[in-house]
Amino acid sequence: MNWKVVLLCVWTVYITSLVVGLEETQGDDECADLNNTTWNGYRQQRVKLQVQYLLLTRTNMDCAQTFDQESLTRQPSSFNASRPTKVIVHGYRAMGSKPSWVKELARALLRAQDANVLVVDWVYGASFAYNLVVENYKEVALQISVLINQLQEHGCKLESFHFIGISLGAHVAGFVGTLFEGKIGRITGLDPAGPMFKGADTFDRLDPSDALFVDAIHTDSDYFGISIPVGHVDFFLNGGMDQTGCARSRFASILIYSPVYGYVICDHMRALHVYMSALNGSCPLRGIPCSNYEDFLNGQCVNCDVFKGTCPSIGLSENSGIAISPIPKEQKLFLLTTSSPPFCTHHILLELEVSPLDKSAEVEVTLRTGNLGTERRLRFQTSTTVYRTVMAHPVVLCEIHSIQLRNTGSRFYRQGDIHFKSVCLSGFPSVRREDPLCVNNVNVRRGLPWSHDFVQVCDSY
Ligand SMILES: *[C@@H]1O[C@H](CO)[C@@H](O)[C@H](O)[C@H]1NC(C)=O
Ligand SMILES: *[C@@H]1O[C@H](CO)[C@@H](O)[C@H](O)[C@H]1NC(C)=O
Ligand SMILES: *[C@@H]1O[C@H](CO)[C@@H](O)[C@H](O)[C@H]1NC(C)=O
Ligand SMILES: CC(=O)N[C@H]1CO[C@H](CO)[C@@H](O)[C@@H]1O
Repeated sequence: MNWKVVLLCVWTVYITSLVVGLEETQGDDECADLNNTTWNGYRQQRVKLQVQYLLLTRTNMDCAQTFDQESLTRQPSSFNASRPTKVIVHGYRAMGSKPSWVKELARALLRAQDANVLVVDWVYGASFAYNLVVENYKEVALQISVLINQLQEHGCKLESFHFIGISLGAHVAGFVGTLFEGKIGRITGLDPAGPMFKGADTFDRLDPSDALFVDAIHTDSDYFGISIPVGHVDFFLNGGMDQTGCARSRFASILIYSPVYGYVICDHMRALHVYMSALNGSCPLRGIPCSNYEDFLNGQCVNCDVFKGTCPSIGLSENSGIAISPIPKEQKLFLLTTSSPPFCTHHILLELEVSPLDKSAEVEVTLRTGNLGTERRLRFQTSTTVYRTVMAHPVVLCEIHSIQLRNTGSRFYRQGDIHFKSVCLSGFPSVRREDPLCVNNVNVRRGLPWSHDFVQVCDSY
């Protein structure tokens, strides 16, 4: 093979790739996408918000159409006014990039419900300087309300709209709700934005008066998210601040403009991923009402009696599954999750009664099922004898194989033996009354772990 042949081959491959590339681009062009912007593009065109809408339905789940009022009259559209409409509103875009999760959320919604999914693309207005973006959000809401008015003229009912707002998008949705005097069907806020909103008037932020039903998931309320309840029900995952599997770095604020941006907002984006997982319906994510996380972890809240026994769940079920009326407002709900889909875990209440101690002591508790283990370190004071704590275990109570207690205080000083009158485990919230698993008269000696194997089978019904 001489060099001319090589060149010809290279040339052919090059031309072929161009043609193939062209065809692919043409294919993509038929499907609409969110826009993105760069710092330069943004500086040149800052005056306009350039809001556009994308429509996805079960007939075009993978190929969005651009949508506006004309779409309804001009040509056959997959929009169906007799179906419910889900409106996705993204939040702040620090780098001007388009949100990557929109299609996955739309698909999860469409798998769960035959609906129109409208995506509000306001990437231009949502990018770069956060304070300017906050100035834009009401204008975006105003533009959305114009579209909603037009859709109403085509037969859509206000209560058939369900807004799903992520971060700042939750407050955009809230302001649309304000403009319709709370008559919109539902707003779901996924870690509603905190900075510049926590102290805001309810007029300016998402609150329960914005829709017939408002639910919110909180996952980063100490940083990008809001720490106060903003809905009828507010799910605080793992206390609402730090999520399992996310780095706990206080460097977050410094790194926000760096390439690890995606990593840094791990806590904040967890609300979205848990919500998508709940839409998939693989396992229930139920919240337990409690006044604060500390009380929840201390086993003070283990039932849903205020909801007549049915715990509200994350997802699409009507009013989060709440059957009582009137629906309470700003009800804080707590649940623990794992670090990856489907995020569900089982809440186990551990109750210990310790014999009076001379000095404070420390014990490590481990629950085991096969090679799955859950640990918790507990400190016992001389003044208290009954302790309750909540643990998250990957399986239900009846599948726990063993419990181990280890006397760990001796690392600091000579900690003597600890005697427990009883060690009990129970699962909650329980659908039916179950007896707790108890072991009585337990002596945990220094340097010698105590363990107990449970011999049990799960009722099958
Ligand atoms: C987004 O930006 C990238 C890189 O600047 C560009 O290649 C792409 O075409 C843009 N997409 C849209 C939808 O504007
Ligand atoms: C619109 O949706 C309704 C309710 O799901 C259905 O009965 C009807 O056939 C749909 N219309 C079209 C044109 O698909
Ligand atoms: C939901 O289910 C789909 C299809 O089974 C899967 O591709 C997707 O990863 C799931 N998403 C989550 C968040 O569990
Ligand atoms: C406002 C704006 O730039 N809109 C553009 C968004 O991207 C689509 C292609 O996906 C263009 O057609 C729009 O002009």
